[in-house]
Formats: sequence, C-alpha cells, structure tokens
Amino acid sequence: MRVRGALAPGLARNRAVVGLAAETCTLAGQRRKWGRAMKAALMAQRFDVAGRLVTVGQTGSGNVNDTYLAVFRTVFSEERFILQRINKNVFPKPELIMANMRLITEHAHRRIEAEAHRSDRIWQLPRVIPCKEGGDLAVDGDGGCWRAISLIASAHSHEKVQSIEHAYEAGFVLGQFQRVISDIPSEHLHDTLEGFHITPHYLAKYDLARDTEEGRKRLGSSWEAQYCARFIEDRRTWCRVLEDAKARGELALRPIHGDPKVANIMIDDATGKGTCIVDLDTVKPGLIHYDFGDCLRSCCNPVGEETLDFRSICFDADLCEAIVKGYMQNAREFLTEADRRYLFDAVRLIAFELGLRFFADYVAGDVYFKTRYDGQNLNRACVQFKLTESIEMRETQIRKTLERF
Ligand code: GN1
Ligand code: MG
Repeated sequence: MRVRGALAPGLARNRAVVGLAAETCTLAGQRRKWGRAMKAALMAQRFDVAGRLVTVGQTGSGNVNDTYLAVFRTVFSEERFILQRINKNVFPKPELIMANMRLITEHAHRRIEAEAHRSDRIWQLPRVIPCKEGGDLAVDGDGGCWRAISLIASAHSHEKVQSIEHAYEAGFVLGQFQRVISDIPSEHLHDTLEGFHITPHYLAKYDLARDTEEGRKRLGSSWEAQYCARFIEDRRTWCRVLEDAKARGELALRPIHGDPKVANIMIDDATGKGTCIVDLDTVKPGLIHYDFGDCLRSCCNPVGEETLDFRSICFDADLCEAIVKGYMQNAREFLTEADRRYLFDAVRLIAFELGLRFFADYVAGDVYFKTRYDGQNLNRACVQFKLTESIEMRETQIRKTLERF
C-alpha cells in the first residue's frame, strides 16, 4: 500500500491507497489519521458498488460529517462515490436521515425525469447507494454510521460565490429543488434535527452555555466575545419573528433543504449552469424562509464564512439581486403573499442565527461544529454578525429587490 506520510505497520495488507493530508506531523496524529483512513477504506467496501477499491481520501469542507471520495475499478470501468461518516453527536438518529433522503431523492428523480423534455438543462440529484448486506447504513465496530451516495461527476461547487452568473445559478438551483419537492407532504418527512433553524431554541442553548463557569470565562475573554454578546442582546426580542409568524399560522411547514449554502450548489463543468444541490442531511419539514435566508447569507458574502478580515465583510446587493432573480424563476409558482412578506426577515435572521449558533458553540466549548483552531467558532460568529449588520444597513435596497421579482 502506498501512502503520503509514514507507514503504519500492520495495516499494509489492505490494497487501497489511502490519501493523507500534510497536517499529520506527530506520530500519534499520524496513527489516528491512518486509523480513520483505514476504517473509511473498509467501510467503502461494504456498499453495493462494482469493482475493487482503488483509493479513499478525505474531501469536502463540511462542519459536521466526515466526507471521503472513494474510487472503485472493474476491468473496464471506474466508479467514484461519496462516503460519509454521519456525526451522531449532531444527528442522533441517522436512520431517519436516510429515510428522508430516500423519499426525497426518489421523488425528485421521478419529477426531474418527467419534466426533462421541457427543461433547459440536465438536472441531477445524488442517489443513495445501498449496503451489500441491505439497508442504507453500514455500522462500524465503534457504532459509527456510514452511508454512500453517488458522485455528481463533471461538476464542482465553490466555497465562495465567483460571479453574478454563479449567484443567479445558486438561486435558480434552490428554487428548482424546493419546487420539485414541494408536493411531498411535509408530514411524510421525519424531523431529523429537532430545533434546527428555530432561532429561539439556539438562544435558549446560548443562555444555558453562558451560565456556566467556562461560559462566563469565554464571554469575558476578548472584545470579540463581548461584541457578540452585545449583538445578541440587541436582537433578542426580534429573533422570534419567523417562529411567531409560524405560530400565528401565517407561514406553513414545507419540505426544505436546510443547508443551501454556496458550497452545496453544484455547477456543471461543461455548461457553467447549476446542476443540483447536494448535502441532503437536513432535508426535513421547515419554513422555505430558512433556505432562502441561508442561500443569501452564504452567497452574498464574497469573502466567505472563514475570513479573518472582518472589515471586508459586506452583503453584496448585486449578488442578492442575481440570486433573487434566479430563485423567483422557480419559486414564483409556490410562494404565497405571506411568504413574500417575511423574505427580508429571513435574510437578516438566518445570518444572525448562524452567528448565534457559532457563538453559542464557542461559549459551550466547541462541542458541535468541527474546528481546526482555538477561537474558530468565535471568528465565524463575528463574520456572521458583521454580515447581519451589513444586511440591516441595506434593508431598504434589499426590500426593493425582493418586491421587483
Ligand atoms: C453546517 O456540515 P455543513 O458544513 O454541511 C451546519 C449548517 C451551517 C453550516 C455553516 C447540520 O453544515 O447548518 O449553515 O455548517 N449543518 C448542521 O457552514 O448544523
Ligand atoms: Mg450540511
């Protein structure tokens, strides 16, 4: 077996070539990485894919699950697919995620096929690859849950929006996805992540986290933490806006994607057009506003979620216009008057909410989002709050754009 890095004795019998990143600088770290990669190689072989394993290596930039690209070959073909270890800390019932994923993908595949003759492109959506032994989840010796999904080939996603055209495509793809799943009754989907995008729920978690010794220490530790704490206090009452509208019956639950950030929008290498949205873990009943707000907070921030240059953060109104234009091509069909009334709040709220989620996690000691360095969740929170400020400053302009389409 060939590896990039030192050889782990005793593991050399597996024929897979396991890719390791350069960060494996200590022997213990190297062994841990090796262990994970070897486990991924073993788990990849539990799924119903033709051929023999060639490589498995980490891919993607997700903040929650571990994602690998597996390559299998037969004597005449090659199949590449996405292998993921589901983070059970975040998703305690992986079998419900897989049930939702099956329902959604099979429904969407049927609709995409039926509409193919009048479509301007070939729409795609990954399929769930079953295990050889049956079912959609393979469980490893430590109780870890793994799943496999087909790779959308000849297409790429980006961490940041690249152009106005890219922004338009992101909006178009989200609208198309919401449209093709809009006829699934939302009660047919499981609630896989309770409290997801319920802003008051995150506020309550934050309140609990800051009421501990560690929480108080972290809150007082820097001007950034104090800025975040103040930012939240100033928006405490307002942040119920969507949940209150839902409780009054103005807004209804529908099937949503849950995480339509720019990194989850696949762009066709051949045409430059959007071809699908990936990362279907969070597909569940929700408000379409969560998706709309999330897409805009992600796509209208050209410097991205991980920047450390807070002064450069600005909500780009031109990108916003392009996304709304693309989104409305499809969403016009299913949006109600009441839905439209809350679109601006959704943009402001989901940026704020993500900042609150990152900050609450920082205060709680980084227990939810994966981090690569100390203080990363605090920095991420500052980015989202700066973005929220920028959205608030541009309220009139954004509202005008929303009215125009
Ligand atoms: C998480 O794991 P990933 O990167 O797909 C998070 C989203 C956030 C996103 C921010 C289940 O998504 O809600 O918007 O990070 N997913 C979950 O990058 O919490
Ligand atoms: Mg996700």
